Amino acid sequence: MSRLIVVSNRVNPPSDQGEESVGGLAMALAAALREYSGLWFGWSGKTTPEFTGQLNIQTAGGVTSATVDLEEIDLDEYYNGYANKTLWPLFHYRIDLAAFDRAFGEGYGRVNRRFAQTLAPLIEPGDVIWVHDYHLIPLARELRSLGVKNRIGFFLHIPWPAHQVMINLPRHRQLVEAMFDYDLVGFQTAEFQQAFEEYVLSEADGVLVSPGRLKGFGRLLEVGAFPIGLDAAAFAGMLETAKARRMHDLMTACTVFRHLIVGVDRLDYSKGLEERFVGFERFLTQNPDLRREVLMLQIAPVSRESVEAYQEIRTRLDALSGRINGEFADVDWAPFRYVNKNYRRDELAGIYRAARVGVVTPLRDGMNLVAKEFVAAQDPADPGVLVLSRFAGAARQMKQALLVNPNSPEEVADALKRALTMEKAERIDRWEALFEGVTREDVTAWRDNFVAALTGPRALQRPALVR
Ligand code: GDG
Repeated sequence: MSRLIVVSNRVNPPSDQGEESVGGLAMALAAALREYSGLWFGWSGKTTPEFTGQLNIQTAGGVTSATVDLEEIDLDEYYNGYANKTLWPLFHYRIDLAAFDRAFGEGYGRVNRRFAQTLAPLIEPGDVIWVHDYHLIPLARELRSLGVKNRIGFFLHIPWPAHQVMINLPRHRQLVEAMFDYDLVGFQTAEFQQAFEEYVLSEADGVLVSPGRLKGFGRLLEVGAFPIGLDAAAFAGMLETAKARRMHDLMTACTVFRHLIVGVDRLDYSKGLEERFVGFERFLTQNPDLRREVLMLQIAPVSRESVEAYQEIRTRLDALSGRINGEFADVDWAPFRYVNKNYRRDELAGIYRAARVGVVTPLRDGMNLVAKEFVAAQDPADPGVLVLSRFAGAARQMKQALLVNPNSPEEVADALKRALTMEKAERIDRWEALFEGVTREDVTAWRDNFVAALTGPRALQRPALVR
């Protein structure tokens, strides 16, 4: 393989100063590109009055990136529109929040075309292209129409919804058919892969030719589950930094005689924050004897602020966190700390380490890297307990966590109590099994498995037409 070209909506490699960028995807991709001498292509995050396709090529933090600016209308229709107001809510089962607007679909197609036109001249024979996430589903179709014959893989970081949910999308067939222009399509879990297969079987005369080999729309496609992992060793290594130690000491100092419960999430309705807050409130109500022994810290940096649903959930969370403290706080004590600030990754590591309980309760999540970060940061001699939603992709691997239904305040409250009162021996047993999994199925394993499946001997030869 000569080069790996990674394509994602945003390109944000770590800078030479080692400053950490937010987002599980960003961390995972930077790690992949350092290994293979590669190129990272995508949107610069900036807008321009008129799209020119002019590339900005830079090398930083060991990663070469090529970015393009987009027009304001592209942002509205493609990024805020089709990606974040249509596909994101739909794929997270929030049909009530999904906007179906023809202009969004057109913007989505236009930006994918523009990406393809700008990227195609950079592609050399032998390059392998790895496209990421729901923003860029039709990219392979656009590249193929420009004559690109290289191997192209696609990885979906978010859930693939059940067939009955998927068919709410106008022109869903067109979107799924475009996926057959990839050589390999990867999902986070076997469950999402199955849901995709079921769609193809019922909507596109599909046939499962053999495990992982799917026929549909008269074409053949490789599919597989590739659960994303953490840069586990690097993350655990961060605990040794001065920033992590300081944050750990700070959190330990402000929870003397108390246990810290921590949640860290982008402020997003899929992360189950409202339900979690209500679950914590229920815990406080039901356990007057434990009340003064806990502090719950929720870190939730704001995201996608220009999308209304995100403004609304932010308002509701402000009210709910105020209500919980109003109800339970005393002159010298408050049970809940809710912050919208963004912290450095090493600081987060220190915070996780200081916590007795990590609470990760999304309503739906492709994987959820916070669950893995919490485990990676624990003290082996006195580890904390992970409370994890059954509906996170991570629940498939992390069976020794306390698994809960995030929609049930009772289950969340009971799990918090169980985690806080769990004997050390059980905490250690559970953590050891979780840590072994997080270390074994790390980001390197994820990347190598995907790239091997895309380039290996089992890979299909183009053209993959079967009639
Ligand atoms: C998508 C899928 C899938 C959060 N607050 C801060 C901060 N974070 C970091 C966390 C973690 C990342 O953001 C979030 O990753 P998640 O996996 O939890 O979720 P999404 O952002 O929704 O990512 C998801 C993922 O892609 C990868 O495939 O797991 O299911 O939705 O790393 O630590 N980072 C810093 N400061 C913060 O305040 N530095």
